[in-house]
Amino acid sequence: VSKYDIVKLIVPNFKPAKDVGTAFAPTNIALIKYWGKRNQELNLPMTSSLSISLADHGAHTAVSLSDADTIQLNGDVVDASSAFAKRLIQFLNLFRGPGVCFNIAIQSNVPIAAGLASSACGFASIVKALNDLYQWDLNAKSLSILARLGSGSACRSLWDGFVLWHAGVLDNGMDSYGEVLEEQWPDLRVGLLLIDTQEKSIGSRAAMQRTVDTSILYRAWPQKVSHDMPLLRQAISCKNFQIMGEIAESNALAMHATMLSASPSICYTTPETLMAMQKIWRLRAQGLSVYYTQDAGPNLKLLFLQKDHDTVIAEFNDAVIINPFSG
Ligand code: 2P0
Repeated sequence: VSKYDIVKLIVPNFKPAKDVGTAFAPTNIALIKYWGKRNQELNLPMTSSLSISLADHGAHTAVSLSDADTIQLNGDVVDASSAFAKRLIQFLNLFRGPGVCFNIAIQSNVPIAAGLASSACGFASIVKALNDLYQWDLNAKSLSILARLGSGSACRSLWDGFVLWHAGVLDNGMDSYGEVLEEQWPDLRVGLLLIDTQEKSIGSRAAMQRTVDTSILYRAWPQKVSHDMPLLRQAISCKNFQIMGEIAESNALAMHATMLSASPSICYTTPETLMAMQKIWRLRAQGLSVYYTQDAGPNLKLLFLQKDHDTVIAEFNDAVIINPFSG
């Protein structure tokens, strides 16, 4: 099954219905991580995952018809020979008739390639902008499947709030998509602790595959997710912040343990990351209810409740605080 086969199943036509399609998609942070694929062509995951979207932190995208493919990122033209442009053009090839070229303008307020899920909101916003350009009128589930073809985690960026990505079992992935959870948690806060926003040494896609292929600990990962998922769902539905924080932190640590045991080993954690972790653990021992999660990069995302906002800010004064349910 190819990406083209899936697009054919979902998309009704390639007849642009207007000059420009626009859309916004939020970025998302996984509380239970997506780590490992059962199908690399279709970005089908080994396990389900669960994320929280970051409200107005994400990507605005405008797609218009053009004489040649051009890409702008935050106002700058992207070199067509760059890896980023090639990946985007390949994705756009799925969605055009003969002779059609696009201009894509992406405005992102998320640090690119810093483990802050810039590809998630990028691909989700492109799919939504194409849906607008072609006036397909697809539902969010279909858009989620299309976004997954660009980047796995993008299938969780079609909604605000908590999103569950069902792993699915089908070979064609038609049962592997995001679903928004009905629970709202207005007191929940996410703090972005930007430790290092430089481009990382190994991308998450390659890191994920190397882990699946070589890590002795990876075989425990599906078990870890099966253990964590019902507990996190329960914690969300009864708003038990302590359990949510413990599960999210433990899930991230387990993911990084699978990477450390890959060959060659993958370590996104820097001395600065470790110092921040130890500070969080120290604060927690002193009674402050703050937890973290970490993705494929050195930065941490703090999890805490509104009542502790001032204390958290006093300890981490450069953290960017996000209210995921502010919309
Ligand atoms: C996640 N990450 O659940 C996990 C946790 C990074 C760590 O999804 O190959 O860019 O495009 O499907 O989505 C980052 O990997 O990988 C990611 P592809 P993606 O957020």
